[in-house]
Amino acid sequence: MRDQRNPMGRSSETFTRQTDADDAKAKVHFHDMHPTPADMRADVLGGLALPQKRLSPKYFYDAHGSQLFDAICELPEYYPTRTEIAILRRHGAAMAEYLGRDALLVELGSGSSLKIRVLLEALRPAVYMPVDISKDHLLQSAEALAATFPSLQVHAVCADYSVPFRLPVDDHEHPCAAFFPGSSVGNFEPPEAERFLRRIGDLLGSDGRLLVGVDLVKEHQVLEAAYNDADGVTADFNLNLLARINRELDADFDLTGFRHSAWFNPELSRIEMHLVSTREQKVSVAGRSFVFRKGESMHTECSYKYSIEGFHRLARRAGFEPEQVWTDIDADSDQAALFSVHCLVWRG
Ligand code: AVI
Repeated sequence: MRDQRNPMGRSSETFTRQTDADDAKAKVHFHDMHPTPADMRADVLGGLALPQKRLSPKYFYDAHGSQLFDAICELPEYYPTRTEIAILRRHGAAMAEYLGRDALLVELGSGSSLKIRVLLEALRPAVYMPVDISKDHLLQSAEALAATFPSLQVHAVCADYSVPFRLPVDDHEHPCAAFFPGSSVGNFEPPEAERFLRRIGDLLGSDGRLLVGVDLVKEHQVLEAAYNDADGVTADFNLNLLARINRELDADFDLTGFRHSAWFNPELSRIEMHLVSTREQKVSVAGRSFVFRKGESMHTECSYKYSIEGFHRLARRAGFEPEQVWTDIDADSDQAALFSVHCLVWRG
């Protein structure tokens, strides 16, 4: 396996960190692709100038927002996380048969690398390559994982997976596979999701496998409860976006003047999250002034929900062939499944 310096023409930096953990030497190779910081000012000002005001969900995840998201994943109403983990636990061995052992396994948006821990025993990859934009968090999680699995080669990559990037190592020894859990694919608009999947396919190369978690369309009450929890954690997560804009863009949003709102849009098969102005008001952001009518909303997130067939159509349009799907119900059950995990193979 060779290091590929300067992929995509960007400067990259590679180093190896060795730590003592549980008497074992845990080694992490770290590749910093120096992802370009998002232009939050331009994105926010552009979004607030639209007739339907919009804020990008990518700005949810500052330090406090990431903590709130972790808390959401533990909520009784938010079924996706625990349901996906149960599917990975139950079907990990079968997933390993499809993905193949001894692979170079790339995880996109690895965060705390919690879900991959469920699969590592079964998958036994030769190399685990977590990819995340948040450098410190990535390094900490990769080191913790390497300490638990000292024989695993860990190559952590600091990159923004939502824009084109290349794997920083040239590996022709191992088959390439990717893991994209959490139904984060649902946060893309479908044409964007198709372009994203195509890029992942190109990254994997011919016959590369993608294991992807996808939330399923279901009873509206169940979906809406997941985004309107009784403790108001999702509301805090949504409103934290305004606190972040106040802090980082010298804005004066009054957080008590906006309320969280989330509902299922059946025509578009998506949960929409909004922040609704509770009164007529004027807000200043980075020196610009924006007027809100009473009841006017800012659209902050879409979370698309697919049927299994609908997701397969999307995957095929992107150049993948669906090979297998696992859900939280048995094949002969007459209950509706909540969540699905798909193994797709890249056919380009
Ligand atoms: C990260 N993503 C898959 C979550 C979702 O369900 O769309 C983000 C989220 N938004 C509100 N709750 C959770």
